[in-house]
Amino acid sequence: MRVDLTLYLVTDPRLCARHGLVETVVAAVRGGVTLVQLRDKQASDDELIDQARRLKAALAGSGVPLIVNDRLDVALASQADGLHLGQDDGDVAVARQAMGEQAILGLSVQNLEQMARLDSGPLDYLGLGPVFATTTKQNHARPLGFDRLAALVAASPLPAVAIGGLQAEHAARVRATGARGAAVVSAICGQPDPEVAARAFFDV
Ligand code: TZP
Ligand code: MG
Repeated sequence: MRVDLTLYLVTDPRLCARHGLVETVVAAVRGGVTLVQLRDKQASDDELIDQARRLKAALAGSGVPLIVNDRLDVALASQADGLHLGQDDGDVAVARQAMGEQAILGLSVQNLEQMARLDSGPLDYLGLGPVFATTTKQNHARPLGFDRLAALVAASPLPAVAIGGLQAEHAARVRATGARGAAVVSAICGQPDPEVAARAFFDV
């Protein structure tokens, strides 16, 4: 499945509460977000499925796919367009089998060792990071900086999106590494105007 990684919005329940989850996502899509990931480590199963269904309905007709973080079961129950897994979140081949050929399947990669061990066959894209330290993700790996991000992108057999501490002003540097785009949480969620915040990534 071809996927547009230009500006990948990853949600956060605390930051999105400022305007509401659906409102934040819809505004961000108006601002040019090309992909949305529902990420909520605290929600109950029922809450998460409900959020995914509401987002899926809100995105209908926009052409912007909905990806669910971590949870194959929730992605299936909500008929999400895809699933994003971390290194310890389950087998990508099992996820591909369950989600079907049309689904978008992504994996987080933090270093060259993980890249070397990668089973890229079932996957559509890689998320590489964190580029910078961030308070949005707890216990994140050592920040890469742009040089090690570029080395990871060069070693990637798949289209890659960078994540971690990225702001609109970084968009050009991210592209210069060969990454297809930036994945962001706090640069859009929780901003006074998520639409304007998203659009800023295209203004630089
Ligand atoms: N994975 C690596 S860093 C990160 C995730 C989910 C959080 C990125 O958040 P922010 O606010 O864009 O730095
Ligand atoms: Mg995960």
